[in-house]
This record gives sequence, structure tokens and C-alpha cells, in this order.
Amino acid sequence: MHRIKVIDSHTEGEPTRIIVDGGPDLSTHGVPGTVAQQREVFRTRFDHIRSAVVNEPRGCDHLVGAMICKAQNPRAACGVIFFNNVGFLNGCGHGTIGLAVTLRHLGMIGAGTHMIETPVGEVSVELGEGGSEGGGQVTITNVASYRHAAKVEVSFAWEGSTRTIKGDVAWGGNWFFLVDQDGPFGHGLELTLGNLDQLTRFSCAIRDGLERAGITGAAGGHIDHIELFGPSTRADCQSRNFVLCPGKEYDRSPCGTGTSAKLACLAADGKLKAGERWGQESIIGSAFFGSYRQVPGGGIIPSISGRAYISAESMLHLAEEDPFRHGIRDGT
Ligand code: PYC
Repeated sequence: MHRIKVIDSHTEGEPTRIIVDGGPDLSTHGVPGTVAQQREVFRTRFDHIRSAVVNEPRGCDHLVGAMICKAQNPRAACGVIFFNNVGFLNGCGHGTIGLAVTLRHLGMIGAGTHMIETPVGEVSVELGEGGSEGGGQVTITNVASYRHAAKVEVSFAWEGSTRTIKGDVAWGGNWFFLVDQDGPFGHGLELTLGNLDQLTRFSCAIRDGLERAGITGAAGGHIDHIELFGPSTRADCQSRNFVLCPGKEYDRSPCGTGTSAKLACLAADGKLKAGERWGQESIIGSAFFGSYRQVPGGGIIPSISGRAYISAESMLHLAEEDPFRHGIRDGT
């Protein structure tokens, strides 16, 4: 029987399940390699473990998974690899906030600033004094983020005709296509939980259109997240979003890498100054608060704050005779 110990947390409503013991050995000939290389070993040799941890019957489609791994930089608290129901992620803001409270729960870090290695660069986490039950506020300082292209036109099939919209392509640790829902090229649909089905289908149609047109991020980076913006319902936020993640689920949090991409676009448009606070509400009404500092030569370093709470500690059992020990997936 293969047993995998996981700790679940949620960050502003979005869950993260972190493998803390029993995960695969990601070293090659005994050498761990960079976090990006370890992710490649995970992807090519242990994809069934990804699926076992996040897919049904042990997980669900919107669960983001992670595994703590070896960092190269001796100053790093650890490395981390993020994944979901369909594959591996680059960065993950809500997941890094969840990781910080999980590391504290494990006694690996305390209040203060710590560095985490991800496949796309170093992210620092600033952990406040925790409440007695281990959750709390975390601020991440993310990888350099930037707008790659503004007002990019994309056409796609929508409700029997061809629809054309414009959006920005930006990097925030993942690639995003950002659309102002209320602008002339948005859908006009209110960003409410009641409209989830249409918002999901609309965002999937945009993503299909981008793929068909060969629109990518820099160096052919696949745009796998779509972010729609509208007015916030909160007095402390300037914007509300709906974020489609790879795998067709939506982010319950305002998405850390997505908020980083949004800050990069606001900075590029001169709509938010360095150091100014931005409140980003999610589709469920939770919020991240962000600001940025400018990077010489272009781009920004975003800081994003949100709250995470431990929600479960479990041992996953993958019995040899269980036909779904590696999750329910295509070709199971
Ligand atoms: O918070 O960056 C994020 C994220 C990416 C996918 C789900 N959450």
C-alpha cells in the first residue's frame, strides 16, 4: 500500500493540498536538480501520483496540488511544485500562501520572511504571527511580472456566431489573457456565482480562440489562464474577477499570479503607481491586496497579501487492488 501524507489548506476559498511525505523521489541519479528539472521528472515519470492526489475519488477538479521539494539555493526554506487536475502549473500565488501556513504548521518556518523556490523563480513569503490555530495573513513577493501585449484581438465561436474581443496578454508567474468584462469588448455578463456556467464557457471559448489563432505569451508560452474583470462589490477593492484555470475550473480566490498579471497591466497603463494598494475581489467575494515596485528596464515585482487556513491533515491510501488508486482520468 502506498501512503501519501497531505496537508490541505485554503487561501481565500481556493484549496491547496500539499504532499508532505510519501511523494515521489524527483532526483536524477541521486541529484535533485533545479525545481524546474524536478517538475519535469514529476511530469514524465510520476504523473499518476499527481492524478492520485488531486483527482477524484480523493480530490476534485478545483483542488490545486503541490509537493515540497529540494531547493538549489541554501537560503531557501524549500522548493515547491504545483499541479492540478490536468497537469503542472508554473507558479501559484494562492498555493504559495497556503504553503507558508503549512510550513509553519509543520514547524519548518516561523514568523518572518522566507524564500521559496518555484519552477519559475524565487518567491518570498512574509508570515505574520499566527493565530492559535495556525492560519493567518501571508504576503508573497512574486516573480517579476509584465504585460507582454496590449489590446490583442481574438475571435472565437460564441452562441452560434463569431465573437471578437480584445484583451491583454501578461505574465504573473503563469500566462494570462485579461479582459475587461464591462468594456466594449467584454461579454457584459455580471461576475456572479449565478453566472458561473456562462462565464466558464465564455472563458473557455476565448482560450480556444487564442489557441486557434496561435496567440501566446513570450517564447510561445501557453496562455492557460483567462481573467475577466468587472466592478467590485467591496468598498476596499477596486475590481472583481473571474479566473479560468487550466482544466476548466475557476479560482475561488482572486488568483495570486492573476493579480500579479493585473498589477503589471495597471502599471503599464499608468493606472496604478508603485506602492499604491490594489484590492482584487474574487468571484466568491474574498480578496487579495496587492502593490508593486518597478523593475529597472520594465516590468514589476508584485506583492500580494491574503489569508490561508489549514483545513485537513490526511493520509491518502493508494491500495494496489484499487482500480482508481491513481484517480479517475482519461484512460483509467
Ligand atoms: O493563485 O496563482 C494562483 C493560482 C493559479 C491557479 C490557481 N490559483
